[in-house]
Amino acid sequence: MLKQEAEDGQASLVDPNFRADVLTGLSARPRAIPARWFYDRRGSELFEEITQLPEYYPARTETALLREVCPRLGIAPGAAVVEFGSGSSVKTPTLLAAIDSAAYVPIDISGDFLRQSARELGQAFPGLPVHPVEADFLRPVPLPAQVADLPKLGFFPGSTIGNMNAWHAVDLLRAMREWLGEGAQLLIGMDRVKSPDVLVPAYDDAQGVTAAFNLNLLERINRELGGTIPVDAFRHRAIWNADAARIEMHLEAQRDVAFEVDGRPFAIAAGETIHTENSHKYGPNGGRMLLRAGGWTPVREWTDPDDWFALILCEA
Ligand code: AVJ
Repeated sequence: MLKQEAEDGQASLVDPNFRADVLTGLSARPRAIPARWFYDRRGSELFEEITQLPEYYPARTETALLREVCPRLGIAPGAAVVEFGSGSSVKTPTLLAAIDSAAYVPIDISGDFLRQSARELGQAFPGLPVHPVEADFLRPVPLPAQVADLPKLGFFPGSTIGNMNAWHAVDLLRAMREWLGEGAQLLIGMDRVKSPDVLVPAYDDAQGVTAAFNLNLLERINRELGGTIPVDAFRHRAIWNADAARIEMHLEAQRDVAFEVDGRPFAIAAGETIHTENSHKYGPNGGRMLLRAGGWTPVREWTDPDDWFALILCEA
C-alpha cells in the first residue's frame, strides 16, 4: 500500500484495490464504482446519519424486529458471533444481550471505525472477548485463531446482501458457509420489495444526507487518489429499477466535466452518470431461493407488520 499524507498531517494508507476499482470504473461504460468504497471514515459517519433519517425505514424496522426476535432465537450458548460489515455495530448489542455468546468477531472494511466500535462494545459487554478483523469480506476472511473451535453464528444485518447482484450474493453466501464451518448458523436481514413511493425517498431523503453520502465518494477519490473532480458538478440520483428489483444510486454530471484521477484524464458529458450502488430488494420466495443457492437452509423467518423487512435464520 502507498502512504498518503492527509491534510491533518496524518499518514493513511490508500488501498490499491480502491485505485484499481476507481480507474477501471471511470473508464467503463456504463461507468460504475463498487458501493463498498463509500465507507471511508466520513462515509461510515454519513451512513450512520442515514440510519437515523425518517425516510430510511430499513434501519429502524430491522432494529425493532431484532429486539423482538433475538430473545426467541434459541441459539445454543457458547457460539462466536461473526458480524459481516459491522460498521458501528449498533444492532449488535441487541443480539449479544439475548444470546450467551463466547466471543464477538466484527469484520469491517473501515478500520478506525471498526476499532472504535469494537472498543465500545467490549465496554458494554465486559468479559466478552472481541476480536475485530479489518477486512473486505468480499475477499477471503481469515477468522481469528481464538474462535477456531467455537460454533459460529454469522450475523449479516442491514440488507447488505442487497448491494450484490444475485451471482455475487450466492458466491458470498457460499464463502461465508466455508469460513463459518460445519454446523454454523446465519442470521441475515433482507429488505423486501415494496412501493417505489416508500423506496425512492429512503434513498433520496429531504435533508440530502444520502446525497452527501453518495457525493462523498467523489471527495474520497479527490482526497486519496489525487483527483480533481469538480464535485459540485455532480448530482445525486436514486431510481427504482423495477425489472432488476433494485434501487440504483448514480452521480449525474450536470455539465460536461474534465478532470484527472491518479494522473489520468477523464471526461464525462452532461447527463452521463457514474453508477455507485445497487440495493436489491427480495420477495419471500426470492430471498429464500438466494439463501438456498448460497448453501444455507432457511429455518425461521420474521417480518414486521408491514412486511417491509425480513430477518431469516439459516443453517449451514
Ligand atoms: C448498507 C447496503 C444496506 O442499501 O440500504 C443506504 C446502503 N445506501 N442509503 C442500503 C445505503 C444509501 C444500504 N446498505
